[in-house]
Amino acid sequence: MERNVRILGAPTDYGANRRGVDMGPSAIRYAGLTAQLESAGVSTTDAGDLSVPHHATRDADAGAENAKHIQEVEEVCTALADTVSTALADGATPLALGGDHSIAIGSMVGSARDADIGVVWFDAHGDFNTPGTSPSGNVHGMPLAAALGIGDFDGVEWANADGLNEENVAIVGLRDVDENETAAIRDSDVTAYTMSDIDERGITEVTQDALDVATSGTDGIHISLDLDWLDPREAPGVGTPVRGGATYREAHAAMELVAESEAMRSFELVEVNPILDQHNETATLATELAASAFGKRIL
Ligand code: 4U7
Ligand code: MN
Ligand code: MN
Ligand code: MN
Repeated sequence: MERNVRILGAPTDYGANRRGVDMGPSAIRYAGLTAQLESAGVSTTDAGDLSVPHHATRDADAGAENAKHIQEVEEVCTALADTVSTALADGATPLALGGDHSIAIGSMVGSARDADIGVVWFDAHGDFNTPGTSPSGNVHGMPLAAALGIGDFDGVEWANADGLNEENVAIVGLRDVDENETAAIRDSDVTAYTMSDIDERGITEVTQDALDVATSGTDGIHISLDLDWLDPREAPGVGTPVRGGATYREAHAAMELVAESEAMRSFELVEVNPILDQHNETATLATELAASAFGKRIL
């Protein structure tokens, strides 16, 4: 059965502390996303961008200090959730382009609306803060806690992903986790693999374990790829770079295993910031990794 990928741009930076990540969808398209996906043997439809309220029309300090621009994040995520679930109902595979990582709330809510899903979260960060624990107030550091209904997010309907359970969430590549997040991740039933786990066991074994966690008893999986998962030498165009990340080959190997699992239900590429990039190389890398995740092979 041929896979049809529906590209959904979410040009927002309301969840992040610096501008520029809202240009991610343009940069990723310009880097040749459609051609890359077609080289992976999938057909594509580009649904364009969601409409995101312009900064000029919004109060610069809107939202509480501990959850900045939460109203705008809710608006964008609610629209994205509907678009993702419509794509799935039409038989397409939604590919959301961020935008900052707050959009993952919308992707997961939409993907888990009519199904039980698992999630593999490739990221340097835990994204497990809540308004009560966040040191920054930036919602892009909170999407996993939000979707799982942890802490302040308990019962917050627009943010909680119905068909997602902690037991089916795996985070891969951690190397920058806040103290409160460490405690919250340990208290949860989420499975977390640090860069040290990758050092010790290798990327294929760790990714395979993460995929097993996400696929166990679920209807399909959401893959969330924060480009800061990669080492900043490969992916300089991100808002919160952290040294010691995945290499180019490790990232492709992980995405190839995602394709082999044949379990992908929805996908997202987030945190590409073309203003901080060099010659659009981070966006280009994002398109190549997407191709691997959708099954591109050399032979
Ligand atoms: B990203 C941070 F404090 N933990 O909450 C926070 F270090 O989506 C960073 O993974 C969050 O890029 C990074 O602000 C969010 C910080
Ligand atoms: Mn992230
Ligand atoms: Mn990150
Ligand atoms: Mn970031």
